[in-house]
Amino acid sequence: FACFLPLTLLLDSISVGVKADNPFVQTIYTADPAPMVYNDRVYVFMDHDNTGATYYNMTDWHLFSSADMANWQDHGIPMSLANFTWANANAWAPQVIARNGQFYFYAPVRHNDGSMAIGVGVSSTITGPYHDALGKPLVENNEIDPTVFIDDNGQAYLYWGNPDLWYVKLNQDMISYSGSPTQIPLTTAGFGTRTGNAQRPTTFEEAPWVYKRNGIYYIIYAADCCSEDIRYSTGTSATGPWTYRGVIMPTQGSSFTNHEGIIDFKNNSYFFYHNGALPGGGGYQRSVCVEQFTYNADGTIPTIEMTTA
Ligand code: FUB
Repeated sequence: FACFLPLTLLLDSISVGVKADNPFVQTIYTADPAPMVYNDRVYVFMDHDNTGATYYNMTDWHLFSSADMANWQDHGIPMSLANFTWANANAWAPQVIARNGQFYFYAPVRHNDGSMAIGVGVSSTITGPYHDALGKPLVENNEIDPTVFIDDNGQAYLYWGNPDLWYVKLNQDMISYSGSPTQIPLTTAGFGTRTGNAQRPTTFEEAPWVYKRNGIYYIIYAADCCSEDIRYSTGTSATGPWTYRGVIMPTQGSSFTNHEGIIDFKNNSYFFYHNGALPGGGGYQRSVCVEQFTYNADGTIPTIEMTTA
């Protein structure tokens, strides 16, 4: 993943699934990658940044998949802003999870009332098309950046947040929840002391990504805005308590945001993120990338350098 090929070399080949290197999507600007492993393939859902945009006014999500992390198949648009009829802008960071023989697509969009809200789409196939499961938001009150996780006991959780960090316990149907949203305490022991923009008490900014590996719960997030880096904390349960572990990916490149996703696939570990490395790229024309990495023996995550050119 050391370099990227010229855009023109790939325009003719992407539809038949030829690509390697970073950014691994070079035909459009993309951001906020959300990988998932299904049937021996990696599927990566992502936002679609518009050429020339000066804000995150995206209108659809895209999907690419690979069986070997080198050749990527373009699955087009599995879900659009237009499918959420109660929303009118800002198709932002999604995540998809499988359950009940269905696939559930969580994403923040701008509600017609002007605030951000999290909707949920559903499809019987991973590639979609997804349709709005509820006809209304699942989570409201200006919330963004959902991440979804199912624990070993079958309890599903939806987390989200900027500036605060929240979770709810999802019901088995994955489109409703029990109880009220719970705020995760942003302590410096849990999320580190901010050194950049100091208007917030901890390094947590946005883009949570929660998973469990070898008995350790991980929450990875964009931190210490602006520009963002990627940091993480570990916990002893899906709801904490959380212990701050430090920086994974330092601030680099021309995008002042970053947004991560982590998977294990065919005995390797992969860290997905975005930068502004395509020609014409920057804060609103971002590109998804991936780096292979190896966990330390104690489960901690090493520093991972971005591919910036
Ligand atoms: O892509 C729009 C927003 O930028 C996301 O919701 C944040 O995580 C940041 O990447």
